[in-house]
Amino acid sequence: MPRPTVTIVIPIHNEAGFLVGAVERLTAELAAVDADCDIILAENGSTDGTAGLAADLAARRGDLTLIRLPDPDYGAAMRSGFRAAGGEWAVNFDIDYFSGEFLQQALGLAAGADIVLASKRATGSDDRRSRFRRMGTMVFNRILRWLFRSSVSDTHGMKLIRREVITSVLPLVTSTKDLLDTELVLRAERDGFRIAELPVVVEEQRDARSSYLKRVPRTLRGLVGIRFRMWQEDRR
Ligand SMILES: Nc1nc2c(ncn2[C@@H]2O[C@H](COP(=O)(O)OP(=O)(O)O)[C@@H](O)[C@H]2O)c(=O)[nH]1
Ligand SMILES: [Mg+2]
Repeated sequence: MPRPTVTIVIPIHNEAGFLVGAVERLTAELAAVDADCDIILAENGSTDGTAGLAADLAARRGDLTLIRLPDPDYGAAMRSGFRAAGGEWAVNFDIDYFSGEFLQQALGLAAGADIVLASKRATGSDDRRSRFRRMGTMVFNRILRWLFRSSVSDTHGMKLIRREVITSVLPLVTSTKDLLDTELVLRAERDGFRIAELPVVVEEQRDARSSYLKRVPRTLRGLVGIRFRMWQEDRR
């Protein structure tokens, strides 16, 4: 059997102190995965040396590409990375949260799934983040279940996505920032793509940098917006 091809998409922003070591650790983990992998670093808006370091990596390595956009936006970076991904599968990782083991296990489910989510909330998961963050993930998921009748347990984090899902669903996704991947999963679920989940151990490799509280109003507004757009589409 030919090995599957997988493009790893990693949004990066102000990661100068962390990037090179993390890419080395990722490369070592990928060596143990039974797939042909390439890496896309999607950078935008960094004000430290991240872009220069990422450009050096891309110049040295044939399997690593850098995409640069002007303004800081996690979702916009992810979107451009997914669009550029050439593999049969794309997987989204953070530079401080990735797992070759997850990728290997997810590929093992690939015959019966179009998306495999690393769920921080599935039975068997071990979420070692702060209680506050765990609560945030739980409340967010409750809202998705209520507002979208979604049956997935976690939309945000590592996920393996079949290229056909990206081609078919991503053009309709209008969310940016940290809601892009959630909207992609909700739309894929609505459109009948098969979604599987794998439990994971979540241990952040450094302290969280973004303010959770600041995200809340933006996230709620964003979810209501997605709900209305999807309702309108369903009524057509
Ligand atoms: N391209 C891009 N990447 C971002 C942005 N904000 C965060 N990231 C990346 O997204 C990933 C998760 O960021 P992190 O700060 O660890 O988020 P947290 O764990 O949710 O607090 C890392 O790879 C970051 O470099 C952004 O504005 N643009
Ligand atoms: Mg993080």
